[in-house]
Amino acid sequence: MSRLVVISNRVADPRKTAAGGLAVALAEVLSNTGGLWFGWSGKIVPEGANEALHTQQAGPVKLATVDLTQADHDAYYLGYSNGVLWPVFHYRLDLADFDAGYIAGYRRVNQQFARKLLPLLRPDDILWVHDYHLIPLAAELRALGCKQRIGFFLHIPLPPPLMLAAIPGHDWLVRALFAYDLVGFQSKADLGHFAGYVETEAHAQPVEPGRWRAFGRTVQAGAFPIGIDVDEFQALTRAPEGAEMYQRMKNEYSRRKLLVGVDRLDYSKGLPHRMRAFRELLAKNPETRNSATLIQIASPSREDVSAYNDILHELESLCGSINGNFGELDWMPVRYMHRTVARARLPGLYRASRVALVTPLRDGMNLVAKEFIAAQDEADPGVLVLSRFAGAAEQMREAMLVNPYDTEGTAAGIMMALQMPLEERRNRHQALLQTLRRYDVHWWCDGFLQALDSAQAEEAGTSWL
Ligand code: ADQ
Repeated sequence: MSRLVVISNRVADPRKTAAGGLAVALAEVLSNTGGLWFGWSGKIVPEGANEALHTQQAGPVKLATVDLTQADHDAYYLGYSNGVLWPVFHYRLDLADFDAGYIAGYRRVNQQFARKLLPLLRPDDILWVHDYHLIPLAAELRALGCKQRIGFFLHIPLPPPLMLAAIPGHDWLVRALFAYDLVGFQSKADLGHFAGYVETEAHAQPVEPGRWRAFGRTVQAGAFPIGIDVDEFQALTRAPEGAEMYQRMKNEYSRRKLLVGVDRLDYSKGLPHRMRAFRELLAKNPETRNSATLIQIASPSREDVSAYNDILHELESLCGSINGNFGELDWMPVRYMHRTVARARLPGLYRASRVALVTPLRDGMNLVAKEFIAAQDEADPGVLVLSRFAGAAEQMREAMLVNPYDTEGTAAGIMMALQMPLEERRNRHQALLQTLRRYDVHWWCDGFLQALDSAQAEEAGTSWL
């Protein structure tokens, strides 16, 4: 079996990640093949001190990390990755900061990654690159002579062709994707946007279904919706911390229905829209007052990018005004927490909740939606209110699908979820759980790697950059 090499912006020590979907799944595959995991150490070092390669053996997995300088971090991570690609790929052109210096830093860090990774590679390695931080990595590796099979998976959405075309240098970015043997997206919609872009902007020819030819090279692309480890998450629900959290929530909210939202505090997650829908629910349905409580956990994220501060203030002000307007001496409609909750406690919280609000304006997949379903009591399950703009909506058709931009419609969806009879809740949950089990994280990993293994080898002699 070929050795697997995973490359991602951040590297997780599989021994320390007690639980955590993607890291666990990748660690498992890496362990099977005795693999290598390469990425940024998370450390920022002074200029000139960033040449070191840190290696560490973590069980059967070798971890190799590199440091970044402040200038590289600012341009590559904060600038191009999170100030350009993240907003545009989430359809927020208005939030993109097209500073010309960012792309140079992005390219520089990808070049450094390629230069430092290359000597660690063996001839029959299979490389799997993750996410938008590292789109040009294969092109940089190829330019240095790397011939190994390389796959790329985009965890976030790919926007429609004309939106992608708004990024200065978009053609360079898409051309870089053609250095991979396989490009994976979360949804059929994202794959459709890729096909639309390469056929209209790059005049690529579809050679056969799922394969396109452009820039003197063919690339295979497909939809590989990421899943969760259902058994692992359910075990976490039954484990002491999960069970204790469940009991505490059940006791505390014995007279009230609990709604839950768990997100990183990110403008793509639609948190203000969600709060406005919840306010509308309370305003239009007086019976929900004093009987429904929304727990919203929003973990701090990318606080040194300015758009994230704006969303924090907007959310705080909305939560405050809802509590101020509707709260009673013995009841607050919203319990908002700006912090991360330990992963072991989440399943208990999900299980104690009647409704989950997963209403992003745009999301590659959204694993919270899947975790909520996995954690439910099959005899008395809660209802998932899910944005039709989350990648998860393509698979999770039995959720209560809503349009988060439609405040009244979303409020009506939440009301239906709160009032849904037991039999319908069970039927919907059963169907959702079945899909979750079938397309779990192992299906995703195996499916991608099998497709990469059989992706047709490419002709030599292409110029990459
Ligand atoms: P994220 O945008 O981070 O991931 P999501 O998939 O919802 O979004 O969450 C990832 C993980 O973080 C989940 O396991 C969740 O439980 C955990 N998490 C989120 N908020 C938390 C909080 N407040 N406290 C504790 N834990 C929290 C990106 C893409 C997604 C895609 C994933 C995986 O944006 O669309 O589903 O990658 O591909």
